[in-house]
Amino acid sequence: HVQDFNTHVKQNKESVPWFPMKMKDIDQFANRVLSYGAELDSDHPGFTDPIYRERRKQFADIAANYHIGEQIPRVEYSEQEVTTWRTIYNELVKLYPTHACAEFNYIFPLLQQNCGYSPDNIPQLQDVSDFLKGCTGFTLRPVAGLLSSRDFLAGLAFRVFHSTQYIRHHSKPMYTPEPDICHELLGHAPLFADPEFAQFSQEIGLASLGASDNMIEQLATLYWFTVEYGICLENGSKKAFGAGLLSSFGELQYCLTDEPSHELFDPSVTCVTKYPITSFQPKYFIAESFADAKNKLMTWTSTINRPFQVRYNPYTQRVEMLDTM
Ligand code: HBI
Ligand code: FE
Repeated sequence: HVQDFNTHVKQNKESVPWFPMKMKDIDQFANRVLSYGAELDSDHPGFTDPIYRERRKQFADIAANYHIGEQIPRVEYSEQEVTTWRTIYNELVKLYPTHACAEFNYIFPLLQQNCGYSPDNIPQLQDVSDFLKGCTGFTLRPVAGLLSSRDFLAGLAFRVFHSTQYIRHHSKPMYTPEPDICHELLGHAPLFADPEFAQFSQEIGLASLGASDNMIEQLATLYWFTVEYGICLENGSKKAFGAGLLSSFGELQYCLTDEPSHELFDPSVTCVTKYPITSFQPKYFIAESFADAKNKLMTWTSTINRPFQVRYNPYTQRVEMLDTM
């Protein structure tokens, strides 16, 4: 039977961490960012640039004032911002045909045709969100910076992807210490249009709801080695599907060489593997397909010890609890 979360907690007297039960609940945490533009770290390329800091504040304000369901405000990007985008875009599109997975290469031209992807234009989040919604139900929500793993993964349970809207500092177009719109729209957005990939992502999100801190860390690690740095096999050759690879000219080439090690994706091993966050990955995990990765993930998550199961009801946009105590 399905019951209300609060009732559940009272009945079981357990300390299950709060989690969103309905789409609107996401507005309660989407602004709990760990870091954002107005408070750039001293090693950030934009730290000493007052114009960049002011610009970041404009994006932070858009995210802060946004509510789920509203249109995402359109942004007019400056010529300098478009130049940064163009530099990255032109380098990456040269590599996609040989280095990106088939699903990505199928979707990318659709984004060019429908969402304004081009060297001379930074696409609008609302246009990309509308496109994804029509493909898999995924939508984008603007966010000012990094969310905690718990909050970020909870969004995925609702097929909501938190996306930054600002672009990295123009002084270092091939480097960013944090997600930016190039990473989101070139790396992440395309595959959320793929049904299997969308479901894989949502399953990580659903497994995270009400999970322990330790489990959140394991799920964030699985997310890292798949959604961010995943590689898959196509007719025996390795292709990239992780967003951190598809948005990095350097690592996209490196990841398919023999320099790093490659291991088959196995959730129980992958989820406890350590990884560096500021250098190229020394190790990648290979998925046989999105469907296979999803099946392995679901087999693994079914062993998670939670006093309830959750499922997402897309008609009501609510998470339903199935008590298994
Ligand atoms: N927050 N805004 C934002 N974007 C991300 O891509 C992101 C995040 N928080 C955590 C995170 N990614 C992952 O590294 C995992 O911890 C889930
Ligand atoms: Fe990312």
